[in-house]
Amino acid sequence: MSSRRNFIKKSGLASLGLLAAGAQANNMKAAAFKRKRIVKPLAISTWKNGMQANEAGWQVLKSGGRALDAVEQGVKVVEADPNDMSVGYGGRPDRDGIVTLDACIMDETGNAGSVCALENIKHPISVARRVMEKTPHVMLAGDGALQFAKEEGFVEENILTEKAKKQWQEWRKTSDYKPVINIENHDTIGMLALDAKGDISGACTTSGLAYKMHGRVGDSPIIGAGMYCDNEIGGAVATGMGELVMKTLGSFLVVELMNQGLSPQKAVEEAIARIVKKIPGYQDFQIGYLAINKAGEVGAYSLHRGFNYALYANDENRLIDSDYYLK
Ligand code: SD4
Repeated sequence: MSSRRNFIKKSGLASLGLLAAGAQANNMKAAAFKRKRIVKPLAISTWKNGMQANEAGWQVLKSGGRALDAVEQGVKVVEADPNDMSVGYGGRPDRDGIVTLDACIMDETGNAGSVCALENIKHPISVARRVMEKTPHVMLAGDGALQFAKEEGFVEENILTEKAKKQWQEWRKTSDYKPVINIENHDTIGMLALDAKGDISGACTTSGLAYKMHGRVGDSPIIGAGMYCDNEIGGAVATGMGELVMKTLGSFLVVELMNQGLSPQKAVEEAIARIVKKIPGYQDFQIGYLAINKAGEVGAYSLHRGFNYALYANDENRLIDSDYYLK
């Protein structure tokens, strides 16, 4: 046999060996999952407003409903709440006084839909779901997203509340353009659910940074940045300064780290470590990640103190403070 053929044969055998090792690792992972007591159904959402999102999602989950419906119904409650000034109706506008919304959703089959820079629609998450279910695309932006929403029967309405308008008018007196996200400046809702069947879905919806440049799109509507799910592994969502999450494709990173065998907690810690390592000036921003896996284990971690999340599991909804990096 020529040495070349020998080499091919040997490397073929070597890669077969690697494949077998990979398959064995996967089998071990599956067996480990089976040994664990799987906590399901389960819902987890970012920030304090996640409590009300979880309540709505739980209504779907407790009757055996689909995780996808749970996350859509859950985040819709926050989109409709004028007191949440980072999401949907009542969200803070951009620096020109226009409210622009970003949202994405992903189901247990890996299907995904999203909208960005959408104006005048109260429930961007439901438009994102229609993009996923009714178009061959993943993402629609701006005017095109609005046109599609109207074709789908969504009603255009003013979503800039008097309170948000007044605050913006105050801000305009100085127009200090500092896209710094502080602890109070947050409430974007990211939500993950594991249903009774064991399926995982996720949703994320926001009005983005207050007084952002018109046309600025953050991480929240970007599949893999603001949210990502893989039904064989788990799901992740992000909140905080979107630019840092986009530069590290945070949610995909968390899910992929779980795929490599990390627990949800270790995976979110590693994703924050990646930001610390790669992004100068990270100290000026807050980032928070949540993750779940198929066994119903959860992870939560942020850069700064102050990130909290709502976890609905074992028939109880709890608001929990996340652990954080900058101690
Ligand atoms: C964004 N990640 O547009 C969003 C903002 C956010 O809590 O999460 N705020 O960058």
